[in-house]
Amino acid sequence: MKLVLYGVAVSAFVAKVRIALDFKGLDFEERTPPGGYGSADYRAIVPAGSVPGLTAEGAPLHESNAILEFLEEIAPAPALLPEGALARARVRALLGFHDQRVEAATRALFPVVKRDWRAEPETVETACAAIEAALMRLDELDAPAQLLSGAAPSFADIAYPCTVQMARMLGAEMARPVSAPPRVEAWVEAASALPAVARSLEIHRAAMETWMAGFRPR
Ligand SMILES: N[C@@H](CCC(=O)N[C@@H](CS)C(=O)NCC(=O)O)C(=O)O
Repeated sequence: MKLVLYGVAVSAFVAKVRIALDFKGLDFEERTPPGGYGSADYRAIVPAGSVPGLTAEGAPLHESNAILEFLEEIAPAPALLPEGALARARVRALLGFHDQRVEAATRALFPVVKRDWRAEPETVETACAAIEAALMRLDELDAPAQLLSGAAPSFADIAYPCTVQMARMLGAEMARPVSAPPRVEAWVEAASALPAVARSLEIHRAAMETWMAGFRPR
């Protein structure tokens, strides 16, 4: 099946799909959306206009989590969903927490880093503290437990490393280091050692660095 991933390298949503494709050893091509996401040219391929988009034999899909489920169905091994309805529901819940809480809190730093953030220390502090609160909640949700106890990686494990890297890079850029609870740190480190995760972390790190450099005073 010919798979094409449409994405931009700074997106943690795109990263989780790329990681799943790599982890499952699927052959795919990665392209940036022609004209940028939302453009008419891109919407002619992926009508939702958002990234990640995936075409399978030309048929478009959007929404990262729907794409992950599709990949799990077309390539069940190696699995990224565990056995058992409860365990699978838990992984899906952690994906939701990633998208709606941790990534959303991290994304709130993007407009700040583009502005003169030095003039807005309270905005920086509030935004970074919100990320730390979400990461603390992730620890309370016991997100690190499975992988750290030796279970096979799941979608939940591969979704977080790029987002945490993004939070750390944005925080460091604004001289406000973002910290995570020790178990979350250990979890992210363990997931980051997976070759599929490591490859996307590097793509994402380089893209973030270039993007942030564009807003530094000369
Ligand atoms: N819920 C979506 C969120 C993806 C998302 O927010 N993508 C951003 C870029 S990181 C985007 O495409 N924004 C433009 C748009 O939605 O039109 C998913 O999981 O795929």
